[in-house]
Amino acid sequence: QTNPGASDSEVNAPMTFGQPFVGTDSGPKLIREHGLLKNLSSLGWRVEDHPDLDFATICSRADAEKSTRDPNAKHSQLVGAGTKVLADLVEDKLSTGRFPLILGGDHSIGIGSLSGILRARPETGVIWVDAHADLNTPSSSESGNMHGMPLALLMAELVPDRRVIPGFEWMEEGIKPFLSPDSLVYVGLRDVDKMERQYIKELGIKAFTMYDIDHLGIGRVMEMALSHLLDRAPDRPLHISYDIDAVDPMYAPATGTAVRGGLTWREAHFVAEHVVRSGNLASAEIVEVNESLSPGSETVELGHQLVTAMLGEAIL
Ligand code: EXY
Ligand code: MN
Ligand code: MN
Ligand code: MN
Repeated sequence: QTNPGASDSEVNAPMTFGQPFVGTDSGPKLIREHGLLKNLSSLGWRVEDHPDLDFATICSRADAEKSTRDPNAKHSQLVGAGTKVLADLVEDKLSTGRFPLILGGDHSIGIGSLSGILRARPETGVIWVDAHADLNTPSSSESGNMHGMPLALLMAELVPDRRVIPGFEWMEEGIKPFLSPDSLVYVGLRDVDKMERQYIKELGIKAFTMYDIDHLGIGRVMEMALSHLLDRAPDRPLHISYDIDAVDPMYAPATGTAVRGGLTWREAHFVAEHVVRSGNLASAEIVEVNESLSPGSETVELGHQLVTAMLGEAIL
């Protein structure tokens, strides 16, 4: 079980510049308003609630003009400025024994969360729950949206020098954050671009798609995913990055890149609950909740439930 006795440091990262829709910046507030802090305290967590990272100010200082110029990495200066601040905060929280719970915001925040996590604990294993691989480099991306790139920016095999992306020079300063391909497991893939497929094959990244989940069942898939990460390193810390679009749009329609044929409500919960049972979970994030795309849907409620499940709430 995750140790609720510890301090959970809730980091609110309302990033919207990694994708084209407005609204992902309301994610943290909406999930908090669902009673998150009360729920976490009743689970035994000592919650430190950070006000939203002020991406508006942080990013406005970035060179917005220059930023829009790069068609292959849209708003890279803005995303870079926000993720740098997020990386520093997450690294600090982990180094001082806290459990960072990061509320997005679009999935480009993963560049910041993972940079901070890997600088503090390079041995961390990552479970990426997502309909998408988020493994595009700026040159392979067809959209130029940076929420489709976080994992590529963390892999030396794909982007060895991040200074080629304006706004990301900071990733080459100090301890360079890189994720080795065998420390990553995908769960829920069903919309993967051509180049991403090639990278996954070439790098041998472990991936459980919706086909595997239908074929083997979510229980077996999660056992295999965790044993891939833990069998040779039973004590390593784990990070779960939960993109709400991994869930079927029937249950989570309020998200920018919805894809049919996703996780059921129960499968979505099982993923969170099973990772907690490992006892290795050291940080978690939830991203891409965008209420404005389907006002009044259950998406925020589900996001809130998945967060409390990742922080240890169980059925019994
Ligand atoms: N692969 C597509 C792209 O790179 O634009 C779609 C990415 C969607 C990313 C969302 C956060 O998961
Ligand atoms: Mn994603
Ligand atoms: Mn996605
Ligand atoms: Mn609720």
